[in-house]
Amino acid sequence: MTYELLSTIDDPAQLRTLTGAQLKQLAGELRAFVLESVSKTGGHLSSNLGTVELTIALHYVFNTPHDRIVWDVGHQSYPHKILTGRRQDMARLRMYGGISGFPRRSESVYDTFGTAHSSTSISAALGMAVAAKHNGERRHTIAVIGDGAMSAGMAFEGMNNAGVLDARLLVILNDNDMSISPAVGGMNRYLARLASGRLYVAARRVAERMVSRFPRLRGFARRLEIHAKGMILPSTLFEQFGFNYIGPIDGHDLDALIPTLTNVRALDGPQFLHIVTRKGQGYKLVEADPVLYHGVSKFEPAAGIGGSKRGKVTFTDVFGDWLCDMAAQDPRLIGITPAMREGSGLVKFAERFPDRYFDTGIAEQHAVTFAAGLACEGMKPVVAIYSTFLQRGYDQFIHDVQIQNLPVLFALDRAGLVGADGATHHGAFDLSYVSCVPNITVMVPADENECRQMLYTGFTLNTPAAVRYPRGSGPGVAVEKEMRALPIGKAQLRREGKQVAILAFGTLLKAALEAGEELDATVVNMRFVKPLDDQLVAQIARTHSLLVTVEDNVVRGGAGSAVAESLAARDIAARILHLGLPDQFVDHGDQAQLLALVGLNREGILKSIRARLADMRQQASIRAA
Ligand SMILES: Cc1ncc(C[n+]2csc(CCOP(=O)(O)OP(=O)(O)O)c2C)c(N)n1
Repeated sequence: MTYELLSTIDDPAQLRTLTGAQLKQLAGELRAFVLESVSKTGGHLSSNLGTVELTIALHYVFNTPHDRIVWDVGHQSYPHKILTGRRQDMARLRMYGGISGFPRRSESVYDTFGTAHSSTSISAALGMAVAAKHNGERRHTIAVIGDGAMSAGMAFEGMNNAGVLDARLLVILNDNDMSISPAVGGMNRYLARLASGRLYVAARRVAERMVSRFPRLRGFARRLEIHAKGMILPSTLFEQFGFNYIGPIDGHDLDALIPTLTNVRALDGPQFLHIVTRKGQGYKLVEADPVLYHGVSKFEPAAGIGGSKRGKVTFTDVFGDWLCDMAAQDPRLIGITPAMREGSGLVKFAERFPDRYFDTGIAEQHAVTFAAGLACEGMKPVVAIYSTFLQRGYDQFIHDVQIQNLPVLFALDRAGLVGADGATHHGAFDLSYVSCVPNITVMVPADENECRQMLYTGFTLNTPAAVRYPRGSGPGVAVEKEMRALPIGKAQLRREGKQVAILAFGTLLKAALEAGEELDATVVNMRFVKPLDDQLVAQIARTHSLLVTVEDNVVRGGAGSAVAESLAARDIAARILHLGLPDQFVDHGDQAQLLALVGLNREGILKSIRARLADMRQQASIRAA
């Protein structure tokens, strides 16, 4: 396809010179470009096909970058990236050194706020709007938030505050009736009622009836119809918050969007525009299955994503199978996901155990405390949550679960480096922030089978537990059907060697074993970060001249730190080399490439150990001299 108009737009100022007909042509080209480029690089698709017209209308009506657009989550910001000078860069989207799949302040002046975790846009935009007011700058600040993201408490915290601040804030609710999976909850039902226009239609019917009975009232009835929204919609939730509610309007109709946004631009105070869009708009295969096309790998657009081509078993699969098997054995098991049914592997569980499956919406804080409540009443909740998203529920994790020592099992998926989603999504911190809290047992499986057994072990404890596992597949160890509880706090000696001992946490055991083979080092599969196998650590420290801890968590406060603390507590002096994630945010890129970059593959581990051994030799020779 030739992109006749799109190829001339390197800056939104250029698009502001186009005619209405040209804007429509541009929308067609932009949509085709999104599809073509995402099919080549992978990335988010459904949501971006849904924001094509909105993006054009926003940059057309508003004076960006002077006016600020804050994209919530930011997974739908590809059309925005393309129209703001990054068309060519889309070829390296989410690749190492290429542009991010989310807005980033360092990438463009048009990316006003870095996002990727949801529901921050209203708060951030409000901050910007208030700052503009303080600085005496006249500008518009616009938050674009999806109906899924709107289900989070944080969005309402922002609304609650914005409604009384009289700032120039426009919140656009991009309502496509979908989160990643179908949107859930009371808010979703409410929006569906609003979007179906029932209230407006009802008023219109009153007007029609009046006209048919009393033709002379035609003028009054027309006014009634015009004011129907004004009369009835003040009762919308958003109006109650102090916003002026406008909508719902068709978010794919430029003829509706542009005049509406132009009118809204003239209004002061907090405005709320409700637009209705369709995920995957314009590409039949995506429209038919927006869940499948939410985030995609490379594919052939004409053919679509192939059928159920099964790849290697992932840790997520292992979790999903375990959850079903465990639920079949124990009627107290409850499965909880904050809006990540597919990503966390709960699709089968949801089908088989619908009464025990709970999608809380994008509401990590609520999901954790909801689990705590269930546990108080004798249920056995399993919270399936990405490592990065548990960060949202951290106070609930401590205050509601750990302090009360409630038996909630946390299945922490996407631990370690996740790859293309980048720094916002890496599970880099959980070992630090989870294991510093009293009461919890923290396990790190090195392979698929160990993952299943650890989930079982955690579930059978009557106290809080976490099993953290990475994105994707492991070393390919066959998973035993039988479930056996592992001895708590016991590591597993995998290889006996000399001088150097590598203490590996989680799936990095494989690389550690390979390095250990090369160096004839002792290698331990640590299995537990908490409680740590203090005895084994002490014994190994006494019999080796160098301990090497290996983990895909930040070194600071991580599993290796726990080893050092354990030795210090026993007053055992040891030389320790801590290998793990650095004290800086790791960018997006291929998962294996990133691991290599931070030195956590076989070669990296070998290199670091050899360098340390060389240092030690040098120091010894200095001392001897
Ligand atoms: C705090 C947090 N939890 C979960 C996610 C994962 N996530 C990314 S997009 C998405 C769905 C967003 O739905 P919506 O806001 O309606 O946008 P749409 O994709 O429908 O346009 C979810 C759950 C996230 N980004 N942040």
